[in-house]
Amino acid sequence: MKTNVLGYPRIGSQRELKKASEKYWKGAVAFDALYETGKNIRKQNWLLQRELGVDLIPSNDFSFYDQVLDMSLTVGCIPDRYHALKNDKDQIDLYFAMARGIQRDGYDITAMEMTKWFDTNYHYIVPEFEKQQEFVVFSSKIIDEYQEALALGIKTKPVLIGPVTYLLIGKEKEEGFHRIALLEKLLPAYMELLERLSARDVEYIQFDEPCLALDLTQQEKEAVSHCYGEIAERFPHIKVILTNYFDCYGDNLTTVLSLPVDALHLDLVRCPSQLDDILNSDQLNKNMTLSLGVVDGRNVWKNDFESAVKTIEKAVAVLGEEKIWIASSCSLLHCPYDLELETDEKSLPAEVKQWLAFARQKVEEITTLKSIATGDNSAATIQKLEANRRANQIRKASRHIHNPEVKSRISQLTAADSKRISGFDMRKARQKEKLNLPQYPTTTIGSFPQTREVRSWRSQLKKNKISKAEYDELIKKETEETIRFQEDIGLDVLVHGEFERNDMVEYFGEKLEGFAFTNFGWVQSYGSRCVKPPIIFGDVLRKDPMTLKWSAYAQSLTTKPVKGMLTGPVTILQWSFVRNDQPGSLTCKQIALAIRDEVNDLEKAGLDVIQIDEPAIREGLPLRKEYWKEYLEWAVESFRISSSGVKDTTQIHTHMCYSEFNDIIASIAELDADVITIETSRSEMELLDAFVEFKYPNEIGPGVYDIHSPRVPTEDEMEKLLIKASELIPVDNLWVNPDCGLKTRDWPETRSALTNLVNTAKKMRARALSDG
Ligand code: THG
Ligand code: ZN
Repeated sequence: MKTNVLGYPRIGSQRELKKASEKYWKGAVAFDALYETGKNIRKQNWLLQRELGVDLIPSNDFSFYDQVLDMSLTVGCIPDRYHALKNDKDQIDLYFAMARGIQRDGYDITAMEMTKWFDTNYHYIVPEFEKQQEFVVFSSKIIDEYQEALALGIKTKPVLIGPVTYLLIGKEKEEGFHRIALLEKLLPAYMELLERLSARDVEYIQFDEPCLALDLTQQEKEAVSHCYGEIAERFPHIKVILTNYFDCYGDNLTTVLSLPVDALHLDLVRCPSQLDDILNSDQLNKNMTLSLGVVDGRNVWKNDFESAVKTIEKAVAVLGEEKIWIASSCSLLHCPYDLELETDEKSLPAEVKQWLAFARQKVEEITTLKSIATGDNSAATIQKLEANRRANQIRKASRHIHNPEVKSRISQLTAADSKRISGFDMRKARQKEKLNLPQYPTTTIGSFPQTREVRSWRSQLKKNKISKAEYDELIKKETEETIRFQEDIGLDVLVHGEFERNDMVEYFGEKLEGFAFTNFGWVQSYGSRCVKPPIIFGDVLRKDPMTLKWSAYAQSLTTKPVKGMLTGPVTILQWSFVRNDQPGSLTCKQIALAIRDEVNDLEKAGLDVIQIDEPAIREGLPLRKEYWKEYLEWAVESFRISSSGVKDTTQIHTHMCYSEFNDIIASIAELDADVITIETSRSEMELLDAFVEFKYPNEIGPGVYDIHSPRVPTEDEMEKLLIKASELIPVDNLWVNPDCGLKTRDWPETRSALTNLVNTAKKMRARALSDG
């Protein structure tokens, strides 16, 4: 029996990588310094896993930005617009240009698109393919990292994104072909890599093919068979581990069981039932090893050893101990580093802490499970088993999880609670009268730059270095300046800037009952950006208003409408670590009621425009279509519960990003938000097509510039996008806004970009006058 870790977090337990990358980008340090930081993180991760007794330790799970982008560099899939940067010695400026765009040294190149990695809150850089795409091994990262670990005396298991998944998660940059047709061209590059790894005596290679959790076409299934058939034939000595995670193999199982691979990994957290299917299948090849992903890589709850051991024993009974591995369900990338860093009882009460395990603890769980399952009767192991049983029993019986008041309110919900008073047309007329906005109204998505200063106030408050009154004074001043700035440049619907918030989910988590939070529980979201998801452990209740004070203050400063800013229930659910002892749909409705109360309070305080962000609604979709309907029903209902308690004159906005909307556009329309703002700029308004085809009835603000890059958009480029949008959407329904919140930007670029944006809207108004 072996222990197998699919991947380890890579930002460093103190977010060292984030800090070093940001310094490098600012030009404050040379690449050497960043490189050293990366090297140290890899070393610490490897040594730790070895010390804890992991048999299959991953390499190439590290990345300076994103593992999919790494793969693009590895196989030389570099869009033409970056070619001038290809001679860069370390390849690092090329790499970061692809990730973030570049606007210096005479370059002005946009970034590649970014999108969500399956149903996670992690974003990857989307590969771009041309019809005549060529692939060559361009970066030797995989080999370098394997060698680096070898020098430390550790023979790792290199991790690659499998060729089929790599193609399927990318996009065609031109018409007339399907990317899967590129497999024949891509495979030689993989073969070349395997050749080089094989020359270095690599034993195991992990091929991540999470596309096997999706509904695949026959052609795609054949691509999988073809690909792993070829690899086995060319490299009979390399042991291939095929991994899938986030859902069942489902009807891809027939394909998968007939593959000539050495080990098959199963995510038994998301799909426990597939183990029986496999063990009972006459297709099961008894020489194949099964890697049992019993330790949840996506959530923070302690494993239930008793139940996991039963699962393991069942598999051992069929295949024997040698053919069974114990593993994390997926890469631990999606978990925080180490629970032991959490010592603040106010954030994370001891009672809750004893129910949790972060990445390091999960690795220990994996090795402990192996000890238990292989009959280790040592006192230490028995004690661990006992402690695990006790913690899980306490959790089940805890009084702090259940709140009768919340349960009774949920049981009293009726259809009327998720319906606005009038239909959209009536509301539109009433809102027009009340708000009196110009054509092409301008707004922003909510947050303004979270400068180092603003962050430092929060951290000083936390460390008691400044008083709450001093903190409030600072936030007040920043808010007022931001309101004045927006007035000065002529924005129409203002926002307060969210300076009081750390994160749009964490902030609400801190104010709601039933949530705990961490101080060091960082998880990578994209590049150097991290989030600290709160932990929902019990019934959710809003005791007091959460955002009212700052929104009302901002509104008191101006006669222009200020938008109240809230995060929607689906997004709060999706971006938190959620309880696993009741359905997510129920937890979501509890959150929805809390948001509804807040919306109603904002309205009472005179905010006529309220935004309820749901950027995560798309990523929450189950990976397989058969489960979509059920999810969409409760997701839409939850949003509507939160937004339907207001008058017709109150304008409800929502915001979504990083999403393809085509397949869920009907549900987006059912949300019945008066205005939706969406990310469209990186894809040049392509994402609007869904709204156009559907004849989306309500108002819409397609983002006219990409806020994820420091590039300042020109008026010309935004005007082009708006002209395009105006041809597609009734002009009376169009808003002008950036494609997401501005918290990651600095003030100088924000000022220039928004000034350009308002000027562009003015040009559009003038153009409409002269045309009409
Ligand atoms: N919050 C959460 N998840 C998200 C977003 C979010 N997922 C999608 C999208 N937004 C990802 N974008 C970001 C943007 C900025 C940051 C994180 C995710 C960010 N993080 C700070 C950092 O890493 O420096 C940390 C914030 C802090 O200091 O509290 O800026 O908005 N949950
Ligand atoms: Zn957004």
